[in-house]
Amino acid sequence: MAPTVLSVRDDALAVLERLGVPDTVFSEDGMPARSPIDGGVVAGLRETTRAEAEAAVGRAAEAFLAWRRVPGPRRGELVRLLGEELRAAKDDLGRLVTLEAGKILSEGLGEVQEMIDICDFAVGLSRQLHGLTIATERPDHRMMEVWHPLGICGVITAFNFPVAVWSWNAALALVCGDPVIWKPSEKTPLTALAVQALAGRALARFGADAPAGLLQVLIGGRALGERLVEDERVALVSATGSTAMGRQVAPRLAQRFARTILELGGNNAAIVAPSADLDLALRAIAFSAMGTAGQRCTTLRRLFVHESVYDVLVPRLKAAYGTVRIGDPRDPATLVGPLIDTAAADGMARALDEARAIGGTVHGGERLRDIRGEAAAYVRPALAEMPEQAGPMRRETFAPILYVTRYRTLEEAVAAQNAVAAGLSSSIFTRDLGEAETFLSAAGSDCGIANVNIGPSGAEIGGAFGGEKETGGGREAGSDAWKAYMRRATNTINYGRTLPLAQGVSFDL
Ligand code: UN1
Repeated sequence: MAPTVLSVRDDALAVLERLGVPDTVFSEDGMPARSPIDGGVVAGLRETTRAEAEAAVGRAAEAFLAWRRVPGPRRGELVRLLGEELRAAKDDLGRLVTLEAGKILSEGLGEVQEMIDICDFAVGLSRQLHGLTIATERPDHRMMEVWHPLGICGVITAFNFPVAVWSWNAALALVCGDPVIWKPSEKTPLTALAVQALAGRALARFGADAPAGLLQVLIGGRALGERLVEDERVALVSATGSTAMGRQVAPRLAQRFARTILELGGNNAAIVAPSADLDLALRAIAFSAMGTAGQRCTTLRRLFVHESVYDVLVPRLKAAYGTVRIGDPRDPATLVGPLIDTAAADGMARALDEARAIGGTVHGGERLRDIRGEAAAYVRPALAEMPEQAGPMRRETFAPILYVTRYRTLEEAVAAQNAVAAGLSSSIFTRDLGEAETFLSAAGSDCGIANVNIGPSGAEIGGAFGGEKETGGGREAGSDAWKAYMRRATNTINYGRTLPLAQGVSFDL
């Protein structure tokens, strides 16, 4: 494979132009947008001012009044057009994800595919925003529930899935009748601006019944996210990020009784049982633990291996960690790109020092400065054999570290997997039906996602995505996650001539 010749900056600027991002977003001395590929600045961006953010909420409030009256299937048409724009721009947007977030091209494209998938899902959903008809105890009455649009939806996203997480929220919010204001991570504003340009094309094709202010983006730092959290007019805040961030925003949203969808930290585990297909497990573990350079919420971070297979599996894993191809994520041969920034590499080094200090044996984990110099954070993924689950193994470090321990009984392994604060994703590798079902049962994994013979990462959009405990409890994407974007009204209609009261209460005047 020939080395990639285009400079990162030129590559990114060319893609932005092809995607139709207008020059007006740039400002030489504005907020720097960087690429983790070389750590360099791609462009300065104009930040959204306080007054502009205020005006954006005002426009969204206006938009809501109009959009909520557009029929659901017609709202679905806008999302269908958005899906078409995403299909047409998949290669460029996928490349921009690679350039700005550092994930390999195949994963950049996969992220855009995830956006397309949720658009398709939402289009179908736009004709299925069903409520129930419920048996009533009163004669000549009918009881039913209807789902109505909720209001402005604020979406705060993280750098690691810079566009897909917006689309999970936006596609559903739009069909549910809600305007969306997006505050992307300050580490990935370019992909957000590109998506905004594509959404603009879909809106233009859709026509006049899409109000201005339906889809907006705020570019800048944390204060803009806080603005959405504090604003009474923002009915729902969907926030993806660290548990520390969730702890800050959740009480403030609760204070004003706003709806929340929180997707916070994960510390995902897998159990490798004696009967596991080890070839399959090896591939699944490698992808889940090293893919996206360990920077998915669903990344595999803890591995519990049965003592009977430990000495077969772990040496093979060590070999995979030693040889995995690390480098420029635009090179199709690369499997592990850079970390988002040098602070992430420092955090990884600290966690590994802690692991060693409590008796862990660390394979790999070193910083690879020769790939692109000091400003870029390439690392070799680390496999840390731990005497027990302790220290850094108990928390999420957003980097490719896989902590491994041995176990004897399934009960012990499940207890260990559940003994951390986060509860996002989990899996078991086994050919034993009893073990698989036990893991999936009420007494098994306590996570929002529990898998058998696949890793904990890489979920499809059709299922509800999210987790329990410190992961925040939110659910996004498939299943009935749409209900969070709507309000439910229960209607009781009396078509008779008398007034029977519920519970047999009499109140005769
Ligand atoms: C995230 O890491 O924020 O299940 C989302 C997965 C992806 C989404 C991850 N579909 O790994």
